[in-house]
Amino acid sequence: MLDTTSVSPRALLARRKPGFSLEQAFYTSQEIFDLDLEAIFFRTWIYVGVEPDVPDEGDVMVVDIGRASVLILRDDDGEIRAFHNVCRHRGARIVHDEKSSVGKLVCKYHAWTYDLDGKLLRAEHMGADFDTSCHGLKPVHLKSVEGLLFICLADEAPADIDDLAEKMGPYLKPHAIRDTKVAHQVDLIELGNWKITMENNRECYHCAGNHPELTIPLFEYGFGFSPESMDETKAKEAHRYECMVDDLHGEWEGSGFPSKEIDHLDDRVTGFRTQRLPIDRAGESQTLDTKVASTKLLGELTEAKMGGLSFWTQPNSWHHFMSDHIVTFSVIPLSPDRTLLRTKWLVHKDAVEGVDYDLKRLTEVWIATNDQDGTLVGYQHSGVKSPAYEPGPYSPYTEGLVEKFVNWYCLRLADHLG
Ligand code: 3BY
Ligand code: FES
Ligand code: FE
Repeated sequence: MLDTTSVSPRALLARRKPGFSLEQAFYTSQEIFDLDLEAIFFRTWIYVGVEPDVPDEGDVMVVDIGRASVLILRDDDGEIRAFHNVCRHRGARIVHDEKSSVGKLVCKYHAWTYDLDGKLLRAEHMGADFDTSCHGLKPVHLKSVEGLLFICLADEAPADIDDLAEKMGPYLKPHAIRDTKVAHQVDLIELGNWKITMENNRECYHCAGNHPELTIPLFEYGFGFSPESMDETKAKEAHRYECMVDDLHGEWEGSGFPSKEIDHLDDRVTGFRTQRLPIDRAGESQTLDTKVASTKLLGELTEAKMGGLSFWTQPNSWHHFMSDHIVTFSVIPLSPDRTLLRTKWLVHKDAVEGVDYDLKRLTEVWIATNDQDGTLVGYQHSGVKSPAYEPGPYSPYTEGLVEKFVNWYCLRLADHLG
């Protein structure tokens, strides 16, 4: 067994064995958890929510990442802004609820009052010489990619988010995220390290055995497979699936819906991947009967069978865009062994619950899938804590994207440590 308790993060990184899960300390140590926040969550672009989280002027959302708390709000001109949720008087947290609507931002402590553009408007008893203009809220970098909100807590944010936005724009645009509403949100606390949550998301090796609901809309040949698991019949089916994907990509792209894979998961700071894949059976949406959950299709879409456009980002998100709804996931580390998975279901902003969509039908596949994944994350974390744990091999056929996530993570950490 490798000793990981007394070894420095730098030495642990240097001896990482490619193709294997990480050593124990990466998942369990408080020191590495703190380093993950510094090196990754306070430096790279973090996906936190969508423009429809703050649909109207004065709407505010609070997102906590480690010891940082961030306000995301829509100002009086309709612009979305992000600020540190820290009063410039003596530092009190200003907004406490996850979602609220305000006229101004008023600190409860001594009533310092800020405009929605962050300017300090009022601070009583500070004297005639007090300069309010030096005490505005501290801004946080914010980037909206077609309505998906990313923040960066670093002084200087990685510039390659612009390349992500440029490449992803045409894929996302038809799904008109800005014209949706959040129909439902579930915050699930998984009992595992955030990297275990992310590793779980980056493979479907576990899907056939664990996700009876999700495997209804997904084609099994999309999960990855090894050549030796194929007999002649299966090989033919797999080939047919590949041809179908190629044909559909041609068809979709021909109609103005970019669909082909882009993979930048491990070769840049703002790593991402996307691809549109067909949906099995009725072919419309990630629901139990694979038909649309909402009859009001998104944006200008008129065709229900648009497959599912998936979008994955490093370090903390994934998203599925269908013709009728969007499911979007944000991962926030809470402690070495606790992780928040925040899932939102978006439908057309004019869709009416009970008329155009039924909430249970809309959410049941991913509520079940998340619960199953949460359980698996807990299983892995509890085994990884054991003295018997040692890094295990990733399947080259089904866990290639897990390896990419871990490589990206190791690169970011090594870069931070210099
Ligand atoms: O949702 C995802 O991105 C991955 C792939 C399929 C299962 N899994 C949760
Ligand atoms: Fe906010 Fe005093 S700490 S007004
Ligand atoms: Fe899963």
